[in-house]
Amino acid sequence: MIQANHQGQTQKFNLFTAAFFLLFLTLFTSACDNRPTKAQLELWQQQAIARNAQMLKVHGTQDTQTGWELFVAGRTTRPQSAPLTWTELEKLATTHITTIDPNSPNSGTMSDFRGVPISQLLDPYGVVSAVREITFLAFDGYSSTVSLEDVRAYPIMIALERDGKPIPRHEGGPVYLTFPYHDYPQLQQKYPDRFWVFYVAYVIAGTEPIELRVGDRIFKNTDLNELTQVTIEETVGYKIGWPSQKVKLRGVRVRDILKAAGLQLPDQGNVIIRGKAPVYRDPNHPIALNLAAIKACDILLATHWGENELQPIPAKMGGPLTLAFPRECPVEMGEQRWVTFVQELEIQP
Ligand SMILES: Nc1nc2c(c(=O)[nH]1)N[C@H]1C(S)=C(S)[C@@H](COP(=O)(O)O)O[C@H]1N2
Ligand SMILES: [Mo]
Repeated sequence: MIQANHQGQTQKFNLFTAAFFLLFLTLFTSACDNRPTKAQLELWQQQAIARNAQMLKVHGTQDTQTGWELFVAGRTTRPQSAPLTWTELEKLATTHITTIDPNSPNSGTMSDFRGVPISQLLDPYGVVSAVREITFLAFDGYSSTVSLEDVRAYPIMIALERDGKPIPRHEGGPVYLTFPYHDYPQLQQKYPDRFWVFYVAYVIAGTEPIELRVGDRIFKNTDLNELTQVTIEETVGYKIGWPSQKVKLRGVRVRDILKAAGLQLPDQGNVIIRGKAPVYRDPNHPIALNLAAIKACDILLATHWGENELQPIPAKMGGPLTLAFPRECPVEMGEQRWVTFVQELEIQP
C-alpha cells in the first residue's frame, strides 16, 4: 500500500515538473511580449521546479482536498478572518459551466465544471466600492487578476469538480479558477490560459492595506512612510504583471525596518521573509536572507513602482509590499527570491 502510494506521488512529481518546464517555455516564448533573458528563464525554471518540489512535499503529506482552505481577503466591508473550509465550499459549489479546459491533458474536449461563482463567494464579505479588481493567489505564489465587473457579469468560478470527479492536484486541483469560454467566447481573449489559476489559496478584493509583522510590531503604511525612502532602478524577478525592462522601485530598507522594530541585528544569521502564498510560509523551506547581505546593501521592501511616476504596487503585481534587490547585493542568484505579498519579517540568529 505504502509502496504504491509512494510511486503515485513520484509520478505526479515528474508530470508536474514537466508541466512547469512547458509552462515557462510557453509563457515566455508566446504569451508575453516582454521577453526575459535566457539566464532569467533558466533561473525561473529552476525556481519553479524547486518550488514545486517543496509544494508536493507539503501536499503529499496531507489530504489535499478536504484539508483545503480558501481565504477571502482584501478590501471587504465585512471581513472574516477564518478561511472557507472544504465543507463550506462544497455547499456553495452548485453552479455548472461547460467549456473546454485549456490546461487539461485532453484539452480539445468539453468539460463540465462544478463550482462556486466568484461573485457569490464574495457576497457574504461585501466588497468596498472602490475595488475594481479581484486577484487570485495560488499555493505556489502564482496569481491572476480579473476585473470585478467581469466577475459580476460572468460565472467565472472556483471549480471543485470536473466531469463529476475531483480535480487532481497535478491537474490544478483541488480548487481551480475556471472561465466560461464556451458560453462567452469574448473571455478567451481577455483572460487566456494563464488566467486559469491552479490550487487557489486566496481571493483578494482590490489591494490590501500594508500590514507587516516584525516581531510583535505591526507596520502600516504610515509607519513605513516615516522611514528613509530608497529608490532603485532594476529589472525585476517578479514573474507576474511586471514589465521586463527596468523599472523604478521605491521602498524601505529591510535593515531600517528591523531597527525601527527595536530589534538588534546579530553578527550572523538570517532574516526570514514570509509572504502570503503558502509556499512562502513553509516552515521547512523558509525564504532566508543572510544578515550580512541585509547590512551590506539596500534590500528593500518596495511599496511603490513606476516607469516615470511612482505609484503604489497593486495586488495585480504582488502588492502592497514586495521584496526587491539592487543588482550589487551580494545575494546569490539562486537564493534571490523576489517575494510578493510580503507579510512578515523575522530574525533567526
Ligand atoms: N497555481 C498556478 N496556476 C497556474 C500556473 C502556475 O504556475 N501556477 N501557470 C499558468 C499558466 S502560465 C498556464 S498557460 C496554465 C497552464 O499551465 P501548464 O502549462 O503548467 O499546464 O496554467 C496557469 N495557472
Ligand atoms: Mo502559460
